[in-house]
Amino acid sequence: MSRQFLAVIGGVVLVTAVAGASTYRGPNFVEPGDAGSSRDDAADVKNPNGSGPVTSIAGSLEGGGGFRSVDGDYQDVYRIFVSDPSIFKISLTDTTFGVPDSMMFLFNKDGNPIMASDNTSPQNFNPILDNIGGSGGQGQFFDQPGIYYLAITSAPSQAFVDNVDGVATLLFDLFEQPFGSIGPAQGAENLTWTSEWTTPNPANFGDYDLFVSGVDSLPIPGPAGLAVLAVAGLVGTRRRRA
Ligand SMILES: [Ca+2]
Ligand SMILES: [Ca+2]
Ligand SMILES: [Ca+2]
Repeated sequence: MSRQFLAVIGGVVLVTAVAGASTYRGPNFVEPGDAGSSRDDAADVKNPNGSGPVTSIAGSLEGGGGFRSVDGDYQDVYRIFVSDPSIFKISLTDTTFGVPDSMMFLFNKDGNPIMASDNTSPQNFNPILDNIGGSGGQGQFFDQPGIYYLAITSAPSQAFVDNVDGVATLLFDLFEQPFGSIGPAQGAENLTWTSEWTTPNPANFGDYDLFVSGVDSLPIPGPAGLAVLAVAGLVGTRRRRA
């Protein structure tokens, strides 16, 4: 056996060990600065390797107003890639400084409402998005893999749209259905959300740690990511090389 061959074997063992270690810890996405409140300034979600599953998202709703955002930090919107809708589920793990009462919302890439939640149960004010358990192995609320927008908010800050008459329409009926995961309000299925939120309770701020299933790293950068690349001149470079 040559030295070169042994070196190759050593390299393979090392790579395998590193891959095993990262699987053990679990890929984790941490909110970069402050995720925005709209589809346009959502944070792109990837694991630290840049590809593969995303199993947790950690961040915080800091409340207040001030340095980061004059309107405060009461909503965080993430752009995610749902790779397997049949196992899509997002729940909060309890943290010491957790948001006392939060809500979660999911929109497709066009902003149409897909699912939302206020509370897991009358005893648990953490929201839960659970698409598992539809008939025939399908998702309960959606079946198409692809890009979605996930929002976590300070309750009772809810997604709405202003219709042509200037009347606000809530996209989900969380007042009538405050527990578990729910689909869009009747007649709201085709409305398009961009950035509108109802008023939060300023007392609902803190950290959150989302346990995530059915989500992979984004395959392509979103509008926010593209803007950063454009500033760095990387988009043009890539196009020239392609
Ligand atoms: Ca935030
Ligand atoms: Ca925010
Ligand atoms: Ca809640």
